[in-house]
Amino acid sequence: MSYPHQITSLDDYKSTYKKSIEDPEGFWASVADNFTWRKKWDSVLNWNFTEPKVEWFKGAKLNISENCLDRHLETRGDQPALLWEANDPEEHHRALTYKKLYEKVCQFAHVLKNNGVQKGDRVCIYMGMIPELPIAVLACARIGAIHSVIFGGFSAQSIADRLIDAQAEYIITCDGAFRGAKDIPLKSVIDDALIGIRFVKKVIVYTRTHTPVSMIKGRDVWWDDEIKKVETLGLHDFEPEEMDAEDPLFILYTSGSTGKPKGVVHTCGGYMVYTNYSFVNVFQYQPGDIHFCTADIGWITGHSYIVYGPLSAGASSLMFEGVPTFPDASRFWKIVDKFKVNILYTAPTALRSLMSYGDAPLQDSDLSSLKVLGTVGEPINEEAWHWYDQKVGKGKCPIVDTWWQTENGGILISNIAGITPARAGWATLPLPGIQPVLVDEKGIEIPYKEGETASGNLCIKFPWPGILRTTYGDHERCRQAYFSAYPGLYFTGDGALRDSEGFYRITGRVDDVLNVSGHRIGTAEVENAINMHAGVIESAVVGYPHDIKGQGIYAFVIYNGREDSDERNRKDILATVTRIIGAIAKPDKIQFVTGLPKTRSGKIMRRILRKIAEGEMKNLGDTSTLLDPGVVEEIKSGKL
Ligand code: 6R9
Repeated sequence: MSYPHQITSLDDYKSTYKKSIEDPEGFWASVADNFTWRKKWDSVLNWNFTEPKVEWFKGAKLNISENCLDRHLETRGDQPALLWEANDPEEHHRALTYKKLYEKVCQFAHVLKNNGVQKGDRVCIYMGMIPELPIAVLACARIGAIHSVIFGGFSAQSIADRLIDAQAEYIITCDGAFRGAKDIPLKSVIDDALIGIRFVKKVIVYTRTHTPVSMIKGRDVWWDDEIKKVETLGLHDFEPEEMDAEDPLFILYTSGSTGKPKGVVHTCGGYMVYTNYSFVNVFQYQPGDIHFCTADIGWITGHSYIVYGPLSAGASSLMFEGVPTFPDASRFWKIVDKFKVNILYTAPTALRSLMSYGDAPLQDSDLSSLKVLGTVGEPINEEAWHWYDQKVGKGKCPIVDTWWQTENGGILISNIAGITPARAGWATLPLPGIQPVLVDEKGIEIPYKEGETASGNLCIKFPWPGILRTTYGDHERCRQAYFSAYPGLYFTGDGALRDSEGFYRITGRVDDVLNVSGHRIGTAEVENAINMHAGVIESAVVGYPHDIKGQGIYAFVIYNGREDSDERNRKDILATVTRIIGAIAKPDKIQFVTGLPKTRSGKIMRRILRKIAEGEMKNLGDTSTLLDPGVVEEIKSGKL
């Protein structure tokens, strides 16, 4: 057996699950025993979901980068830790062994120190998908700085909001990033974000695209120059900072149903234990396997299943700079063959997009190295599931449908590859340590009874090591968002079905959060961005079913700008949303209206707008409480 806590059979799953519920502390302590701790914990778990307060392995000392790198040097030093495929298929790929990655992380840790970064400082990382991104992440972890990675698609305004919220004084970026046919000028976006921000002390810039950049004296330095200084001094090792298990490891911003994105905080000890445990179990990783997670490290999936989960397990993790359709729709399959990928973990939206090209792009690929397939980010429709199973997995690879969230750190509900049963469209069973419950609208738990099905809002009633600890700088917001709807429970924001065997099927968000191509976007965020446009009086945003993206964004807009064509006004609004949030939040449809359906107390009735956007005009439900039922008719008649 390769990993001591790897589940090996269905019976093993059942008994492990049972044990994890009966004695959570004993269970997680035995999992945690398989890591390198500078000092063991004083207590395994202290918690309440009222404040909320969750502490795992309190008093323990560790460094997660030591667990991801140093402890593998003797046994796996010459094996690939990170493999990298460039955007351009002609560019040579890179392979960093554990030794090499260790050295690079140590050197960059020196660079951070030389530039003044201290334990506890927040470091914003805004880079493309190149190995220097995980190197920067791990170097932060090594010196105890709190990283906050921002996805390369976010706008200057979004970056500024996050920098201010996190009070991040240091930034690591690139001149630019290659993504498909595009070249994104990252440093220039950072420069825009920093207009008016005075507290940023250093910007470290890695050269990737050779795009011209402006470097501000005293503030901006080149990654390569800084590394050279360290190399000249022959600094190849860097003693990892001893961190408390509950010290923050990173902040990752994610959208909620209200206001601005929240900075989800994960801590060193629990997050490490949970990402490692879920990684080796769900994917059934075996030493030597090549694991390819196609997510961007700017999202939680990349944090947990490109960087921390795989590396803490001594795995070989493949990262890809580009997009699935560049230079054509066979790219993923070529990568699978080139690296002999064993585990492929991707999003339903990518599969649906690739499906739309038919079977031709798959024809020249062998794909026989594949053993396990995974999906994440949104519900997978049956058609995409079967396509993945037949065309990619050739009917011989289990598909794991992994349900989880930024706030969870790692996978919570999923089948375990080849061990627990898979079912199209179902995330199936909770991992050991996870106690899901369904509640009805009143918040009453619907207990599981064998043979009975149920549906409700999905909550979790007991902490697991990877649960978020707080939202940065605003603990009350964390309580409000996750622990107030149903006292004593963590509320996920998702609805779910549970079948007679206790399998879960996630049906989607029940709050005002959209899931567009697997990206979480708050309707309020998009509305705020649209409302920034000078001609807009008010707007309301809802989701609607979209063939490729899963959900599309539908905006109803009251416009009173200059007289121009609707087309022109639409484009202006899209440009505004791109500027305020980023292109990922651009509405797919904009309908101009003269009024919005509101209750007498002034609340927009989104339920009605959602139905209209979905094209369900007949069944709008009760509209009698509306201030002006007439607007509904107008909106219906003007539907796009
Ligand atoms: C990991 C990640 C979380 C939201 C979540 C849910 C949706 C994720 C899913 C899924 C159905 C799955 N979601 N995985 N829905 N089946 N397997 O995606 O985190 O970006 O925070 O999104 O994504 O709605 O609440 P995050």
